[in-house]
Amino acid sequence: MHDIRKLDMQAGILDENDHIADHVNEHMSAHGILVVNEMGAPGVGKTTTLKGIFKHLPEEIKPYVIEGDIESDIDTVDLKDKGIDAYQINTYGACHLDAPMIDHAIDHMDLSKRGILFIENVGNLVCPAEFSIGEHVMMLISTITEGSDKPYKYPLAFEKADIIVLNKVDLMPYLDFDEEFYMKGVRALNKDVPVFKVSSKTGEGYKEVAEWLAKRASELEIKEHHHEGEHHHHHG
Ligand SMILES: Nc1nc2c(ncn2[C@@H]2O[C@H](COP(=O)(O)OP(=O)(O)OP(=O)(O)O)[C@@H](O)[C@H]2O)c(=O)[nH]1
Ligand SMILES: [Mg+2]
Repeated sequence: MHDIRKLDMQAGILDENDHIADHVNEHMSAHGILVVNEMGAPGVGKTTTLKGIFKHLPEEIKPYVIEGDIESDIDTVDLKDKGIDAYQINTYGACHLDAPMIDHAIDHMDLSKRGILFIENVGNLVCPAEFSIGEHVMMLISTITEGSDKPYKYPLAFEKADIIVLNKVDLMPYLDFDEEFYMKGVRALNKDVPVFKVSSKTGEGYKEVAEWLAKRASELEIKEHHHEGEHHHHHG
């Protein structure tokens, strides 16, 4: 009895989250802004990867950032210093962002230009994969320093990813990362997901990731024009 009640409540919370996530997604689509949910364990290079991508985004695509952290605004200050429009969310304990937090945050952002909203989720390879936050694209940052067995141990994140960025490949000579074993694990969960190798030390790979995202953002534009006149979203 106790277990059934607990399950019902959890299903209810997820329903409510998904409902708000749909609202966020429609609202951002109407603004011509692609929403990217960036997830990955602490220190895999989520913020570094964003900075690498920003160097290669076409001018007509404005980058917006929401930073999710348990505490601190270190990443947000870093990005703002570099001229990026960034907004900080602190969860004070929660291991992931949820849709109501994003719904609240976008009320505080000037979203007047088309672009891409990158939401750096709380550093965690488990919880963020379970909660939709209104994203069009789930971008998983994975790194060779984590070891090649991660797809086998943390399958949900790899299964849900629309794009995987394999980071820190400059460290390949110093580690025993088994790329074949890693890719076999990824493919068993996610047959077609693109995997891009990047490095902040050599700068390789970011251009290709930026191009892939820019293409998705431009497809959003086409979709919006197609449905022109159907958007009457009132936010807030
Ligand atoms: N060698 C190497 N180091 C990297 C690379 N990318 C990131 N790092 C380093 O990894 C550390 C963590 O990078 P961050 O970008 O802060 O990682 P994060 O995932 O945003 O971390 P949290 O926000 O704390 O979860 C930093 O010291 C980076 O300099 C890379 O491609 N190669
Ligand atoms: Mg970070």
